[in-house]
Amino acid sequence: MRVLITGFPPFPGCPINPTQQLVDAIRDDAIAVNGVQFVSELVPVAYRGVEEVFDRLISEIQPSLVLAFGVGRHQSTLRLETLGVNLDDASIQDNASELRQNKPIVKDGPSEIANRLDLELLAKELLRAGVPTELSNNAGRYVCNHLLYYASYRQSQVEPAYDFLFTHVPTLENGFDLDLTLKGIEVMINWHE
Ligand code: PCA
Repeated sequence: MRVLITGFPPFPGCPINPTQQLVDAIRDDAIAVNGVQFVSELVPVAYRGVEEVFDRLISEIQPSLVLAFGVGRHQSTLRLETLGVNLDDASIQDNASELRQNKPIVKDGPSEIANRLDLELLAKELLRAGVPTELSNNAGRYVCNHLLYYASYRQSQVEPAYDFLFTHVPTLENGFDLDLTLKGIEVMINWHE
């Protein structure tokens, strides 16, 4: 099975993005799971660009599972995001200098899209494996929520279908080691299979 892992580069106010390091580590074969081919890619912190790159990756790679990661400051656990909201609304610009306030992501799209996976069960598995984890129903209104909503929206349109999960990870300063996120990915994949 092919698994696409995505992370983001730094953005205004966040000079080091641990999800970029995550992407690099997986490219360097930091994890291996039998029968799984990992493809690890950065996606831009840009409302428009992230859609283009996501669509291209899905059609080129045709993954059966996409695990998307972004940094969430002010948190100390992995946060499995259960809900994408059809709204861009942030006080900072994206990396393409675009400021979006009160703007829908998909015109006439549903106001919210819930994740299709049983994330309560997955959270229990992660906790059992010693990976601090919470569920979250608020991924913000910046580019992470944009990717979460857009990828969830595209799920019903793209063939072959993919499963999708968005996870916010803490900053490294918050004492959350990269190895914990890597362990989390192994748990996610074994659970999904
Ligand atoms: N975190 C931001 C965007 C990129 C990232 O890693 C967010 O939470 O929206």
